[in-house]
Amino acid sequence: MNAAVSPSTQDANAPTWVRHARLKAWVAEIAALTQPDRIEWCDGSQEEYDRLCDMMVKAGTLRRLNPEKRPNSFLAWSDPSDVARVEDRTYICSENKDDAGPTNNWIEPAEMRGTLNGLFEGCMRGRTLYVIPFSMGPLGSPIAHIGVELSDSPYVVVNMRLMTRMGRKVYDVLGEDGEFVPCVHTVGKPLAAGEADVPWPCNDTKYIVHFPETREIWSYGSGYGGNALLGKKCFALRIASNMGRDEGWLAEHMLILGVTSPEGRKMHVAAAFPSACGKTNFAMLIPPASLPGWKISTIGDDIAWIKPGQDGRLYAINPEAGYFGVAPGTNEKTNFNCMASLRENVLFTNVALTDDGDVWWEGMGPAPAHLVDWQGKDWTPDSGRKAAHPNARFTVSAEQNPAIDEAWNDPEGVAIDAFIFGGRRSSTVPLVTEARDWVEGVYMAATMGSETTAAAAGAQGVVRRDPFAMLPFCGYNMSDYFSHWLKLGERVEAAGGKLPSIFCVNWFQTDENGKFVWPGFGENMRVLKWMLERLQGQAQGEENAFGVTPRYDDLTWDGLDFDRARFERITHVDASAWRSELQLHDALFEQLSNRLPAQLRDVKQRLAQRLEN
Ligand code: SAT
Ligand code: MN
Repeated sequence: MNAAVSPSTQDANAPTWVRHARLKAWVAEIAALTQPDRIEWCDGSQEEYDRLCDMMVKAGTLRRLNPEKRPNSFLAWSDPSDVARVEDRTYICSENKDDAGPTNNWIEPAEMRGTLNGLFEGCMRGRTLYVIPFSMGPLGSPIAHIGVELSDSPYVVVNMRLMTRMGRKVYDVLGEDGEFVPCVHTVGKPLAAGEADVPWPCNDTKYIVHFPETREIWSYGSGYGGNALLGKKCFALRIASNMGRDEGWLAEHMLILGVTSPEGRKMHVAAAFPSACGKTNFAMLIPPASLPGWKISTIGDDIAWIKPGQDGRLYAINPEAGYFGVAPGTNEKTNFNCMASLRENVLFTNVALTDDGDVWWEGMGPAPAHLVDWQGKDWTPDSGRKAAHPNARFTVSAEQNPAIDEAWNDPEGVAIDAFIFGGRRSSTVPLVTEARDWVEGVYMAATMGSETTAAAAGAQGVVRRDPFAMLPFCGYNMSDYFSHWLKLGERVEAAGGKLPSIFCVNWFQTDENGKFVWPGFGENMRVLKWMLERLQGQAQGEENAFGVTPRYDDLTWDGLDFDRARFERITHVDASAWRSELQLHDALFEQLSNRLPAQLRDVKQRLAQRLEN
């Protein structure tokens, strides 16, 4: 079960273009454990993708959508028990429990290896083991890293081809002895001789396991999303955050976008939001017509890898090559670019099927009179159920985004000018605040939170802290993660480099009727414009206890009817609300007290004093 393998094992019938002996021996070792019927070395070709999709159509895993409506696209319906990431089954198995920290599930590595050995023994019987080589980031980029996923799911293979740079060219970068992160995945449903398969095999027992010291990922029992596409949250966030801590860089749950002014000045922004805060919409924002000449382009929609460059700036790449986005709620008004990305070559999972062989989900537009829902049942608008699962997804190549940034594939990455942290708060947190310095910015990000929506379990209006939007994705102790951010800042400043500015935003303040005060969506461009002008020393703002906030006249209001009173309402800092807020920060710091950096407590102290003055 160790990443290190004996060189005497055979080569698992690898093709001649795989020259990496350690990799071949590892595949042979996992095959000996999991006992698949056959091994298929994926080359990432279109032929392979088409063949696997055809095979899954025959098996009932995929439906081919109407080629006239949605060319070259497919729909999968998962098992109803396998519809999302399973955070309570996700483990960080570091040698020392404190290195995983209080926000991660932990089991002693030796014990977990024993459990996994039992579960994985013979788990691929009757199935094919696919060897999936992938690069997170442009091939050969100094910021990129390589992984190899072994999976018994052809659905995983085709998704990984859209979500990563996958295939034969990865072996050219790996050569004979390159580094890779080993990722082992099984749906956990071996087939007895002659046993018929089901359309979506999976297992009620699930384990999503990370060994940070040996940089390994083991995933058992689920075929869905981040549980199974191991390049995404498992590698690009949980394992990569460990690599970043050790090597002096950042693996973040952030979108990356370019903002270009009418004069052609460009800045790059990386932004972190918890789920249900419109992250995909922000990544693909279309500026209002009343701000002519401004342009937004997408570099990434979910994850950023950020490394200090020679010139003392921070350079970011999107390690992914595709979008695995939530479909419900997406439409041509809320996100035109996203809908335009989905016209062809898409894999949909758990959306509804229309009678003419296309897809539909809640929030896409008027409901058709009849559908087949995500569980394969007849559906009509009065059937009282959702037609698409709320976590239904599309998988699509980033190349199909009409607003893709010309540098999205640049191996050097883009220089980040600003970080944005946002949550969903009905009160208290202003529309936008610029941190006075790096440490205060880290404090803002560490204490960010989101209110539970009516849809989520629990009472409405309860604030859940989600530091840096990384709570489920930080692969080590969250307090150490704060320290890592602080140290990185110190190091860049000591070397005379230029740190990005840090902003905190909240689009979601509501009025006494519970309606959003700020129009959001494309109008968020006005806030981005202020940020860009701040970076260039052109825009003004007003200092409050928390940081620097624009006054009404600091924003551009052409084409938007938004009065001073409403602006005041969503930007003023209410001292009594902030006193209670700081008490909630105390609760978070209490939970993380073990290794919490003293600087964050100091910032809190200063904020409290400022409020009293
Ligand atoms: O399923 S994913 O982890 O890819 C997406 C998500 O749940 O955030
Ligand atoms: Mn995400």
